[in-house]
Amino acid sequence: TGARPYAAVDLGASSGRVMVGRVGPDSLELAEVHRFANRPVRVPEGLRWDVLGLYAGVLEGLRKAGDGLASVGIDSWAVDYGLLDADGALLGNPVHYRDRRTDGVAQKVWARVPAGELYAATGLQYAPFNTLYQLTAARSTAQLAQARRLLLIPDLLAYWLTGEQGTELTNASTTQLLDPRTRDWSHGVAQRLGIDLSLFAPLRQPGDPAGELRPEVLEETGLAGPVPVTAVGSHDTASAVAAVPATGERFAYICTGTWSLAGLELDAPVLTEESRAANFTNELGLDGTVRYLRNIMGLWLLQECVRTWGEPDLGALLLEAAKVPALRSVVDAGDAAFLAPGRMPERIAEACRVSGQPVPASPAETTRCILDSLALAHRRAVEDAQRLAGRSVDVVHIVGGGTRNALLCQLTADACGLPVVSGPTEAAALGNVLVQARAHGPAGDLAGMRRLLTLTQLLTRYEPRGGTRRWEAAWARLA
Ligand code: LFR
Repeated sequence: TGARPYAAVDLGASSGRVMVGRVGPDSLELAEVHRFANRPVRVPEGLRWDVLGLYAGVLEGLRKAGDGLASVGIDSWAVDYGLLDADGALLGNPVHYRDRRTDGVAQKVWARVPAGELYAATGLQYAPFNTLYQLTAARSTAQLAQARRLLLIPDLLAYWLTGEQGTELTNASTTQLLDPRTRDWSHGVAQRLGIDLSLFAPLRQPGDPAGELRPEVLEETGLAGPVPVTAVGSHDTASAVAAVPATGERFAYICTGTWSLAGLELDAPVLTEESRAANFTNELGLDGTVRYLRNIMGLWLLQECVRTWGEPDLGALLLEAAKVPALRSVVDAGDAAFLAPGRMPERIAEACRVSGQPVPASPAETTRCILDSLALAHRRAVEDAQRLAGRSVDVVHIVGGGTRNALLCQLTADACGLPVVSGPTEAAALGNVLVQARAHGPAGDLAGMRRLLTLTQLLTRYEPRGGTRRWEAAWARLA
């Protein structure tokens, strides 16, 4: 098309990638230029991100992306952050959201701000790793005492690239320190919990300029300047939801990968007590939207098992799993008990035993149990979201890494009793690119972006098979 390319940096829990996207009036192309592992490291003080390794991967990716970039955007997982001292230097390695430091911290927080009040003020589902709980866990550490600035992961990398600091809104909404109605900080909550909001750099919106690559970065990457950096929906889930190829309003989405994030796009948060009890979150999306969704453990359950089994061939394992009878045993894939790494096959077997179901006896059976359980959790989330938000849907869109897993897509269609449209796989990177393209050219509103996706992306449709009664019955076993 001749249009100038955009670089999208998309960091996931197990790998990072730099993609180059080109956007034309009727075209959207994406190519991966660099992929690198993201390996959390366990040190005596706990589980940490190797953020310098990630930054090195970003630089290498930008070098491979080459000259002529119209802009660079960064998205990653949510909630985690780096702390800077008064000189602007990083204080230690960012703590991984699966680190155990937040065990039991929520109870301390709720003693000061009851859980009901916290939900009414922030709209966030309880997850032990929300930034608010992490900061409470860190309260009396030497590191926090030294800190003068807190930058969420994508903002930290943007700071290293540009020298400029900001707090991007969609990711800020996962800290549990933001009010989803005003889309601004919740000063009341922060004050009552003794959290210093001046640690955060000023909020910026997706599409806002975020500086230019520093001269040293240009030199290191061999790029010719100037290269602007643009704030995108820096929470990967915000970028992925922006890239759901929906054609109307009656859709649910499931962003799949390490996590499954399943829910609806709304124009106002749902802050009812019922919604809190159902553990739904109100994260902020593009253009005033709310991502009303539930966090489900996702393919993490399978990834951890596969790691324990010594990385057998996944394709073969899924073929075997497809032959195992359906819904023999299921676990609650929304249960935070599965959050920490390690011994996953045993933990799943234990959950089956405790609920009086057959214990999976082979990797194929465990895999089937996980996929059935995920499809069931998808069903519960899609059903609950519609009921709680008073909206109904005709289709479920699956985007992200799970689109490669045809069995999971089909089981999700079966469980929901709705057609599933799967794709694109690289939704987060596409959403990242589209927000940049819109900031730098006429890529249009959210509906326009989605139209472009439906025109250009390869999508697969799965029709539901059988009734949904047996899925309800399976859920009843867990209640
Ligand atoms: C998905 C994700 C989820 C968030 C989890 C932890 O990659 O961003 O939305 O809840 O990671 O940050």
